[in-house]
Amino acid sequence: DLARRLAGIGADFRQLTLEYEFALREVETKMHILQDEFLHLHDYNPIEHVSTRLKTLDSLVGKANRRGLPMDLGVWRREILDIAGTRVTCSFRRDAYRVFDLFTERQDVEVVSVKDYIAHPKANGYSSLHATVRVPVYLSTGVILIPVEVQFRTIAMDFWASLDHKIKYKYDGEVPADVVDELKEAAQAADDLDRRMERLHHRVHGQPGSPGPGAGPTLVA
Ligand code: 0O2
Repeated sequence: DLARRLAGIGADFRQLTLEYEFALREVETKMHILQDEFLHLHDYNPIEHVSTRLKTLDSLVGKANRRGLPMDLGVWRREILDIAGTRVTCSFRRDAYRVFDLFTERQDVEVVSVKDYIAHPKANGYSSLHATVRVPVYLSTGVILIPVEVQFRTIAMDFWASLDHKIKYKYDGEVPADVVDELKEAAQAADDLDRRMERLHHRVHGQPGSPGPGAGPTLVA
């Protein structure tokens, strides 16, 4: 039955993929403009790199099943807001917040929700600043708003998250307790490194230090 339902959504899924890909291109362009302007104005580049990804059909089906959603693209469009994802890796925590502010203040970016896992890391140690936004995509048939999840993080947070991801994949979600503990310690070490590097950078370049807890962006429910 699932195979039949999925075969039926083939053409619609190609349309969805195209629209979400356009949204990713829009977000990537906005980030690069922001980066180049920042470099021009402040002679400083706050972004290390920007990457994008679209969820595969497999992973969408998995997410829909986990959330008890029907195999219906219309429902997925409404309910699954991270089909398109952009990751912005910055040198320092402060840069992640700065780039977040500049990006979310844009007129053509509508903020849907924010999760600040930098100020409040997850129990496993995961740390990043997430913004779910909607961006306009201009098609020949009209303008549509497409949701994109944008993750802002430091190089150290990114390093940790990619190892965490590989470990979860290797153990198929059943990660041994000692590995979980070690990952938590590694997250603490990554956080310490971020703070030290930022202090050092501040000493050398006279940049203000990282924001303290609670000094992040205004949270949107
Ligand atoms: P991928 O590989 O990016 O496709 P949900 O999206 O429903 O699972 P929620 O609360 O809506 O959960 O989203 P949340 O917590 O903001 O996390 C969404 C994304 O953040 C994940 O997407 C990951 O990219 C990243 N993330 C969150 N927690 C962790 C974590 O513990 N470790 C790592 N490595 N990444 C994390 P996906 O779709 O799960 O993965």
